[in-house]
Amino acid sequence: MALDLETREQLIGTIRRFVSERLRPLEGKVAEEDEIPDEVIDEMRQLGLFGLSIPEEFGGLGLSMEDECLVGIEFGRTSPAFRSAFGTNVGIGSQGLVMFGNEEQKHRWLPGIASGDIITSFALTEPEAGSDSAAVRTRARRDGNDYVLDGSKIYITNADKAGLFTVMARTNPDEKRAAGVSAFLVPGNSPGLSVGPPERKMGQQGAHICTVSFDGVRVPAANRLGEEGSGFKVAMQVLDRGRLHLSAVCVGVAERLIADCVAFASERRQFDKPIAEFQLVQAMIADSKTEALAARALMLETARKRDAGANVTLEAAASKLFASEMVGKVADRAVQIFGGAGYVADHGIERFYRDVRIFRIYEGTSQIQQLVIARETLKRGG
Ligand code: COS
Repeated sequence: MALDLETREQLIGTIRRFVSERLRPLEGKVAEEDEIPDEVIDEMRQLGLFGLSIPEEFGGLGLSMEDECLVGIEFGRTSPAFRSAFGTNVGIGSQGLVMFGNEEQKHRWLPGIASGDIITSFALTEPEAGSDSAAVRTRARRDGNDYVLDGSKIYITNADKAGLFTVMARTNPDEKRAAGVSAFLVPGNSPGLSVGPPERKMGQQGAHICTVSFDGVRVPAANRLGEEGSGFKVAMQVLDRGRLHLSAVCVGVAERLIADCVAFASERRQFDKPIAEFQLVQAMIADSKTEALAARALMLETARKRDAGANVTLEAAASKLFASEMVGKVADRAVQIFGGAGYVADHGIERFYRDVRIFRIYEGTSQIQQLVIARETLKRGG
């Protein structure tokens, strides 16, 4: 249910203060150390951030998609790694369970996910199943009341901290595509499950991605999410939702960068005046502002449609495509406006430039979004 306006303003105000007073001063340190301090994670727990999207009956805030997106925008105003700390609990790591879990599974796991005591991960991607998610090879073989999982997953966000994984694995080896895939809830401490070290990557230091290996991991059949063979659809619906959340973060980052550009351009003087007075600089600010406004409008409109019960596969893909491409352009212009200062590390602009690159890749590349948009448009007849 959507929050009333007053409660929404209070929530957003609290988060805005937390982001600007607590997180922004830590951006450089977190990037350098590739770790978010434990006390900050605890403060996020106290603020209820891990349970934003978890229904209230399980201890979460039960936000509507629109309200969750408004929170996502606020978290875009700082290094996106901070959002990632609770992002899997709010999105891809929990939503399979929220949308498709049975009552017993929900009661068992959701309260710990909402409080942030259990960190969740979404284990779909494999070396041979990135954009082609239906090609999952990780095997789940039925053995009595259990399934036995063998295989490996790559680039799994928050895997090194995860207490619970949603794992997509092939239950039917004769069915090579989507219909042979099932979803499982797999505890992080299951014997045979191992997590590799965090990858060294281009940006978003402080947010970890790791390889996860399954070597004869026994999972009770009661941990299967939904019917056998429904795992791909679980994953796709989780991603439809995740794509909207990410769009909101892209909008927030763009808004942060535009504000930084305005502040810098108003101070930085060349030819005896602030560079903000030059029309070619203004053109860059105008383009960034226009595109950020358009992305915000598309994302919020789609979130409201989803809250009203509409299928937003097409719109969520369009929103992710537009917002992630938009923030790439905004970050590029920010480097240009800052000039040399944008290229050196001190101002953090080059860090955002690197951080935003992944938005065009994870939870579906821009090319996959185009494919989804085209398919859905053709299906709808326009
Ligand atoms: N919601 C519900 N069902 C969906 C769906 C969605 N968004 N998308 C597909 N399905 C269903 C289809 O309707 C189809 O069902 P039926 O067999 O009953 O008709 C089934 O799932 C298979 O779909 P499809 O044939 O379209 O699968 P494809 O292999 O062609 O793949 C794409 C579709 C490419 C769109 C999909 O693999 C994808 O989104 N890939 C990117 C995944 C991704 O984002 N990876 C990032 C890693 S996760 S961080």
